[in-house]
Amino acid sequence: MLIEDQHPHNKSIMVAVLGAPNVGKSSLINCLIGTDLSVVTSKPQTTRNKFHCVFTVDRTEVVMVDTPGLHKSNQEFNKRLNEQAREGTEGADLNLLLIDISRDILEQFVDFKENFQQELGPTWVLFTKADKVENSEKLPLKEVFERAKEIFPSLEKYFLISSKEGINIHDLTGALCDKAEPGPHLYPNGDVSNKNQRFFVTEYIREQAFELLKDEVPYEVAVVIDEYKEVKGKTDPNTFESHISASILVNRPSQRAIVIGSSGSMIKEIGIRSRKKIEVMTGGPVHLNLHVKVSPKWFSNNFVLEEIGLPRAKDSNRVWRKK
Ligand SMILES: Nc1nc2c(ncn2[C@@H]2O[C@H](COP(=O)(O)OP(=O)(O)OP(=O)(O)O)[C@@H](O)[C@H]2O)c(=O)[nH]1
Ligand SMILES: [Mg+2]
Repeated sequence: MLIEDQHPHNKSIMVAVLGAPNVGKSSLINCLIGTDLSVVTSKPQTTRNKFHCVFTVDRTEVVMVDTPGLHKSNQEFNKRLNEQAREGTEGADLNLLLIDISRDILEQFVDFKENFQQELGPTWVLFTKADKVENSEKLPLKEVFERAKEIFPSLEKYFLISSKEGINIHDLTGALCDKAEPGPHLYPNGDVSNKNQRFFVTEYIREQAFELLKDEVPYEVAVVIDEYKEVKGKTDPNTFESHISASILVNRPSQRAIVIGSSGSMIKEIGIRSRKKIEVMTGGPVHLNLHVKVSPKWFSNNFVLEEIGLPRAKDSNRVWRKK
């Protein structure tokens, strides 16, 4: 749609969602947009790429930018995750800095300052997981917020929220819409993300691997698409089926055995669970074929990192290349 064809009362805002791993960034986005678009697991470092998730309220478009949790690390892979988070703020009109109130609150501000390493634009603080702490409304959040403003002078206001229980989500949505400026929509044709279905297929497979696998294995797993075809339905040519082959990359042969599981039970379960979610997204039947491949040290291999959407960071190490 051409900009001049857009409604003259359109408003838009781009909001970067930032914070440490596991504070509830993706959960908040899903709660705001009303679907489980972004992957959520109980383990930290679930989100690996920055991407847009869009919702509209009347004539106002809100583009939320999900980002990986910022954390300290000298590993090449983690440096690239952090860079995704920093880049997620580029072009944003507002940042939401999420702080989990069930953890040390001030420490999260101090750590964020250390890991963000650049100027922070206009920002609202969201104190998350209000449902997890008894009498959370009685916490001295105003005092904490004033102290946090000494660290980040660009903090404007704060909310106490729970994505799980929907606490203050309505107020937050209203405030975001009020903050939006008149202007054209970035996604006037109703797209809900700047990432395509292939991306979300890899995310939904990795989400199940993350939830089902233990110890270091989830962190040493990546998913790449080998083949993605949409074919006309056999019985009704007006419908279509998705035929997808994907590889789950692991670092070591022993991890391959774990991901396959005894008599293939683990890979089967990952496949069944992720297929259900992919079918909801595509709206048609999905044939999902999963393989497990050993790709030693894929997390420091530039080609694999590029393929999974993690280009070099400003502070990237010299990277290992497969000969
Ligand atoms: N009790 C409670 N749990 C929550 C809430 N929001 C998120 N969680 C849980 O916190 C965990 C992490 O949630 P995510 O949304 O994946 O967190 P994230 O900040 O996106 O994490 P990364 O992508 O790893 O940086 C999950 O187990 C969520 O179910 C909340 O409001 N209340
Ligand atoms: Mg996340």
